[in-house]
Order: sequence, then structure tokens, then C-alpha cells
Amino acid sequence: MSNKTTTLGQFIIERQADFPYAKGELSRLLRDIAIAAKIVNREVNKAGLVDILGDAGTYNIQGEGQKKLDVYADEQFVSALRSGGECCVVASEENENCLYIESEISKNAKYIVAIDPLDGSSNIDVNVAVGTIFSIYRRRHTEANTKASLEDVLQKGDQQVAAGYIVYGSSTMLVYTTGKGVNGFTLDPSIGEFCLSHPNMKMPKNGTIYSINEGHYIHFPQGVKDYIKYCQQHDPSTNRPFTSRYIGSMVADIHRNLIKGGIFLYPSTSSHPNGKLRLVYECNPMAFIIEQAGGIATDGKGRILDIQPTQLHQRSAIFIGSVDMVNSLMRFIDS
Ligand code: P6P
Repeated sequence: MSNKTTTLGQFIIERQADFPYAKGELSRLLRDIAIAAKIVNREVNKAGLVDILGDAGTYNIQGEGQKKLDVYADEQFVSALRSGGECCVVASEENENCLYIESEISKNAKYIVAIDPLDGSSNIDVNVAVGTIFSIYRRRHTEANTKASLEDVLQKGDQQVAAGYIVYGSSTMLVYTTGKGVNGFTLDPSIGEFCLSHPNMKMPKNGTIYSINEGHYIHFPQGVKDYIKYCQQHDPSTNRPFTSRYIGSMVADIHRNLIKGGIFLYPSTSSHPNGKLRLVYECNPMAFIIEQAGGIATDGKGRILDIQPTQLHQRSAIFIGSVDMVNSLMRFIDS
């Protein structure tokens, strides 16, 4: 195996050739996100040693108590995007409204970023993996001095030009796609660089891991209940019973399934009749990545990436993972 180290920056420049008309803006935008990710990683790793744990005493648009690290992460990504000059709108889970960046260097920028700055933050205080999820669109109207609007953000997931996540776990990885496959980079703290560690990631076509919060079981749709029972039945010919693994951090659960094979399910529940996870900055980016790696992502009725968003923080049910496992689930949902 070659011991050549390819940093994220080198990789992005090498791959820029895949986009003949690229002038480097997307490359620089990905660079800006990676810089913020390294800063957030530093604080996530210090959590417990400095006063960054616990509640911020504020609430986000979802009415969820914000953790200090939630707010810190949001500030870091917004700051990096604002100063990078390649992004004109930031839509964040932590902010009710979009942030329009109208500085001279950014107001004509052609990219939109939707982001969940720190997903799974309830796990921070107990030292369990958390993540950042981002989605990048090209603005719809790029004529000079045309103001960006919410319409530029509420695009279908199949319009994404790039998507990725950072998982702050036993190591810190950045995984992203620009529509030509999925590549994973592991942060080497000794040089402060994300280095290519998982080239051309492919999700196994089948798997034996199912990830769902079974605490909501009695409220699941019947087809989902029937699928869970199917996973638990004894049938060596289909490697059942499957293994139940649930971290409670979407990025960590889906990252594990991307590598090992598996299915992640967040159906509608009584407390979240439209599902809990947010379409624009959680479901769409993860769906783009998983489809690019050879998996499937559906809301139980249709492809996640085909949903036309109508509200910035709207939620969606999501069933995402290995082709054979998602298709097996759909047979129960459709029966
Ligand atoms: P529950 C974390 O709060 C999150 O948004 C996702 O990262 C995770 O998959 C889900 O919610 C967990 O929700 O209801 O199982 O605690």
C-alpha cells in the first residue's frame, strides 16, 4: 500500500480537474469547512476540561436546549464561512432564520451552505461521538447583485453540489461527496491535517446491523414494527437475528453502517409525527452521501433527495442504508 499521505487540500485540488469549469470556489468552500471542523474538534476533545460542557441556557428554533458546544460550533462554522467569501447564505439548525452574508466579498458568492453544526449534542456530556453535517447548493440566480433568498436554500436534495459530515469519535473523520463518489479523511493531529484514509467508500449492499430507538416502538408504523420483529427472528440462512446498534448520534450511526453495512431508521413517532430528523441539513446531506456510496435513503414513501422542502427546519422520517436492507424494510412498509 502506498505510504503517500494525501491531505484533504491536495485531494480537493487534484479532484478539481473533475469540474472543468471550476474556478476553485467550491474547493475553497470545502477548505473553509475543514478549518472550522479542526477548531470544533479541538474543543470537543477538551470537553470536560474546560467550561464548554453543559447547557448554554438558550434554546434553538426546535425549542431544544442548546449545549455550549452547539453554540460554539455554530459560531465557528459561520465565522469560517463568513470570512471565506465563497458562501452567501448559511442555514443552520441553531438559527431560526437563514444568515445572509452580504459583505462585499460574499454577497455575490454562488454557494449556499446548510449545516447542523453539532449533531447528537446530547451525547457530548457523556463522551459519546457527535458530528457535524453540511450540505452545499449553488444559488439559483447568480446574476450580479441579485440578493440570495430562502428559495435558494429550499432546493431539493438532488440539487446538492456537495455534502459531508465530520464525526468526532475515537478519531475525527471528514467524509464528503461532490457527486463523484465518497471519500473519507482522518484528522492527523500531529500535522493538523485531514488525510485520505478511506478512498472511494462503498456501502455494503447488505448488512446485519439495524439502528433504531426501540424506546419509541409502540408508536412506530406497523410496517416498521413488523420489520423490527423480522430483524430479531432466528434464521441463519439470512444471518438473523441481526445486531441492534444505536448510538443516538445520527452521524455516528450512519458512519458505522456506511463502513459495515446496515440500516438506520427514524420513523414518525407520537412525539414526532413527521419524523424527528431535519430534511434540509440532516436527511438530505446524509442521503446524498449514502446514495453516492451505493446505498438508499427514503422517507418510506419516496426518495429523500426528491422531496421539495417547504420550510427550513422541516422534519422527515428517514430509512437509510444498505440496498438490500432498505428494500427488505420497504416490503414490510408496503405490505
Ligand atoms: P432519539 C440527536 O439529537 C439526533 O438529532 C440525531 O443525531 C439522532 O440520530 C437522533 O436525534 C436521536 O433521537 O429520539 O433516539 O434520542
